[in-house]
Amino acid sequence: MEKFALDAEVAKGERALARSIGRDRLGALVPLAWHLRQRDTRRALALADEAESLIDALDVCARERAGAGARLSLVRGEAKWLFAELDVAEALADEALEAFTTLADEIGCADAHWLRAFIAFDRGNIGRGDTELEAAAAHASRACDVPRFDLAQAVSAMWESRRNPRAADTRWASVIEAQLARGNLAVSALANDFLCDLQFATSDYGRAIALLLKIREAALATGQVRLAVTATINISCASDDLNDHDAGLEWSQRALDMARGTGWPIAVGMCLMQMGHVLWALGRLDAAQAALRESLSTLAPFEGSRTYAVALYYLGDLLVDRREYQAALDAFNQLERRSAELNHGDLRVEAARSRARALLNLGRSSEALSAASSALALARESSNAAKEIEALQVLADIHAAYELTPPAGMATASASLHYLQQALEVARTIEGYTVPVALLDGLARGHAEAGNHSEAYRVSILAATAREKMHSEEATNRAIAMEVRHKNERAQAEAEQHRLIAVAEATRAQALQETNAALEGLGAIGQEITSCLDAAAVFKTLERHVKGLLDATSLSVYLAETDGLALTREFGVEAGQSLPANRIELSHPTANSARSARERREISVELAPGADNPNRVAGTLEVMSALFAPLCVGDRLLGVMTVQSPRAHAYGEREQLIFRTLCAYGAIALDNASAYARLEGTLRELRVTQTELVGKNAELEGAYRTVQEVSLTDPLTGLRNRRFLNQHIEIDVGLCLRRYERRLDQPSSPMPVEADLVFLLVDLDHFKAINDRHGHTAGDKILVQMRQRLEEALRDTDYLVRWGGEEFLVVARDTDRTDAHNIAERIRVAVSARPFDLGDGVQHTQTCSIGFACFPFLPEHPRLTSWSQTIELADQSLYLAKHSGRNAWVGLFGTVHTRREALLQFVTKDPVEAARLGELRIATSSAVLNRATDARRNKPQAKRSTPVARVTGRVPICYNKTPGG
Ligand code: GH3
Ligand code: MG
Ligand code: MG
Repeated sequence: MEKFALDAEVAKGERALARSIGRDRLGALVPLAWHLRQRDTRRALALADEAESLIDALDVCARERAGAGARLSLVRGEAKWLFAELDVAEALADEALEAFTTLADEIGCADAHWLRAFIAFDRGNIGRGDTELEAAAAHASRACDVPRFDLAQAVSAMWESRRNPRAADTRWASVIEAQLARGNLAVSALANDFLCDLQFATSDYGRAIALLLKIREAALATGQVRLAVTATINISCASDDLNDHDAGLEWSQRALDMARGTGWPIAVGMCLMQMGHVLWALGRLDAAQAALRESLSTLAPFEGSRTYAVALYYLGDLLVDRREYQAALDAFNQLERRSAELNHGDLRVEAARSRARALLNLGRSSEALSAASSALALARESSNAAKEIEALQVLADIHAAYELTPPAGMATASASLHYLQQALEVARTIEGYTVPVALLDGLARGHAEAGNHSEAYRVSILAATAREKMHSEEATNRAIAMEVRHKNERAQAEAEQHRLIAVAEATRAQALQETNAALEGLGAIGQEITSCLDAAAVFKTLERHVKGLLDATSLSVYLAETDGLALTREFGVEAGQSLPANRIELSHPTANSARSARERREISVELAPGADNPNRVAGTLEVMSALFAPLCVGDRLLGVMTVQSPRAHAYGEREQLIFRTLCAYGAIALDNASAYARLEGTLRELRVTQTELVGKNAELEGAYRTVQEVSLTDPLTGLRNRRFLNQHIEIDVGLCLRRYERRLDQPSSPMPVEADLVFLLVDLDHFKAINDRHGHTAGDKILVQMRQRLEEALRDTDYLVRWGGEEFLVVARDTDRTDAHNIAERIRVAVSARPFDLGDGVQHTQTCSIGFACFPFLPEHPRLTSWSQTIELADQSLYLAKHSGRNAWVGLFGTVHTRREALLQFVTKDPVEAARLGELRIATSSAVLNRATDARRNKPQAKRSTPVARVTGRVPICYNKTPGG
């Protein structure tokens, strides 16, 4: 934290405070309270109170709490010092110092010591003040804080220069020069104060004033208000010393105004003192005395201070002038005590000499003599020749007035002459010193009284010359004063100009900063606006942000019509109310919105109060400021946006920038929204088309399934057809083969169960005769009813196929071959057990013959026969069933003797013979066939080596294998 911040930084702190809350606010409050401690002490205290309550309310860590607390103690301590409550001030400074020491906060310690130093100075405890300043410098040095170090040293230098200007100059001149070279404004104020003291010591008031003006400016700019007040007082003093009492009065008035603004008693007291002194010089004794008395009572809490001592001196001098010698002596007595405590050499000499003069006038000669002697001794002690001369003059006056013991070693005619002679000798040692006329007059008088007329004459000539010189010096001083005044006025004018420029710059900088902050915010706003997906959301978002950023009572967004010939208000609000629809031709001669759209540029409108506004829509508020901007994306015009305010000059550069940015975002967002709306439309259409397509697809699929179904179904009976079988049977065959082949890998394992496919061919017996007798339709009716008979006998999972004409193929799946004959018998019974209905009440008993074979035909060789060959074997069986007398079933099975190579050529050609040879087993419901096979079995067996030659011809039965084909 800086010791003294520039005004601009304080303004920044004020802005930071204005926009912060919570922990951030605490972070802003503490430094601001610190930097306002002299600028506006009361506000600094209020901020300190707020900071304190925030520390209590927030969960602040102990270290932070201690640091902030100590800093606030310093703020309060300095305020107490300024308000002259020195004990409380000191207690607070001590408290802060302790806390900063615990925290090892060097800067804090330096500041606490600094405050303790100033309290000590005001108490008149110079030694203590010096020690505290040294401590402050040491802490600043450890913290590597150059400005704080320089400040402490500059103050040390200044106090030393008051005690002993020459010694101070020797010790500090180069230090101060280096400080000034570093260019820190706060430091330069104090460094120049040191230089200024030296100018006062050498009576170079012109140069002193020039320095004081600088000090005053620098002190004001860095918040060292108390220093600014003293500099102003000192300008008054220097003007006074230049005999420009009017300027002196003017500056003292200025200082007093400033001091009264602060409310600090010591500042007010100093100003009153200076004012009293100037008034006295102007001969207004009553007013002067009143001012000095008021000054002393205001300064009562600081009676140990140099200021109080000086006020006493002025008052005493004034009282001597008024011949109120006793009162004057009282003042000088006090002055003597105070100056002894202060140990200010110059004041001590003045006190002694003034007391001597008062005592002289009161007729207390011996006391007067001793006071004058001590004045002389003190002047000699501090090598102050001018004061020495003054002391000698008083001694001369005392001796002239009373008959007293002459001084030791007196060589002159009188004691008075003795002292005046000494004074003249001292005067000769001062280079460029004008011997006071009073001294020369006194000498001339002394010589004359002693009868030394020629010497008296010579000295009176010198006195006349000195008088002339004095007058010319006065004239010179007046000239200097005039020049200073002139310079001063010019400097003030310049300073005022600089101040105005600085204010303008600060305002500009602040505006720029605010604009930057606004622009940063605009980035986020842009993202928000452009993420809106529909125009209504864009309008709402724009409205919200326009409200937040601009003084806009009304906001309207016009969109260009598709043909681009007119604008329509799509959104409008005024003072929270929706504005009605409005349509403006793009060619409209006066409408600003139309012009902004046509010319694709921003328009800023400022109307004079009461001016006629041709564009004002009836029922809307009177507008003083308005902005219009086109909403463009690339060179495409989307519309126009406008904000309007009933306030004059509502839209400056910053507002235009914000509006322009909002328009740019708005245009993009509206374009996005319309693209999104189009996309949504297209998507909607697509979705409808898609639903329709899905429907059509379902229809097609249904149709396809129907076609499929139809193509796989026999139209008359609704049973499956050959195509169906061809499509499905391979899968069943594959599954069956896998089951058998799995077993082949482990020959010891048992045969799979319910793993066979039984192919059964069912043929209606003597069906031709039905047709012939009852007609084809009756035949059809039997065929149709056959479906139900078959379904009764079979499982749902079995395939029922109309194989051709009056012939059906049944495939019993996942069946065990041992069960095949049962299936056949169930079919046979299902057909023959009850009559078929031929219509017209005609009933007909119908039988059927069934031949079957199982797949795989030889389980040991599952791939030996194909499924179609198995059907051939079933066909062979059917042939045997017919041949055996019909209404019967026959099944052919392989045996362990079935020769694979002979299977189809021989076994199937004469199954009965093959059965006889043991190469085939015939299962049948037919007693006839059973007998026939038995008969064959009794015949002598053929040699197995020549089986083919023994095949008998097939029994000639007309056997329609492929009906319709
Ligand atoms: P078998 O006992 O030897 O089988 O004598 P069958 O008369 O049934 O045999 P055949 O092969 O001599 O005659 C079959 C008859 O079936 C001939 C044909 O008129 C008849 N038929 C074939 N398809 C249909 C059909 O779709 N509807 C009708 N009503 N009759 C058919
Ligand atoms: Mg038949
Ligand atoms: Mg047939």
